[in-house]
Amino acid sequence: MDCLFCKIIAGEIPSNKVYEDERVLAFYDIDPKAPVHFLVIPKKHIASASEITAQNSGEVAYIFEVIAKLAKELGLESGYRVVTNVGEDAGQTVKHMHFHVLGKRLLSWPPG
Ligand code: IU
Repeated sequence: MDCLFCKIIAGEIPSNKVYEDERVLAFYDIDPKAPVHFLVIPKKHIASASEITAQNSGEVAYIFEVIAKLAKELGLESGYRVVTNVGEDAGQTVKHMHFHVLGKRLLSWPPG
């Protein structure tokens, strides 16, 4: 499959890993938008959050469990943001669902 994040999961493209288990991979974003900025992706290929169904929604629930754990480990107790861009208008560039986790700076609202 011609998917950059599937290649990162397979180890064909390097990444700076934060966490990995049999279901998810978390790695630091190569172009960070905050002092802490990592991505959490399911190992199962899901193109975007618009592809979530009753069959695969467990991956999302599990990703949020992992995010809560990693946020504590990385000292993000004063707050952080979880973002998933869906489709062109939102600026999704990689068509493998990913959750950005941003922290260690004040984050404005609404996002651009
Ligand atoms: P987006 O929501 O699809 O725009 O986010 C894709 C992110 O993946 C973006 O922030 C990139 O910097 C990041 N990224 C990465 O961390 N490592 C890579 O090898 C590639 C993209 I390609």
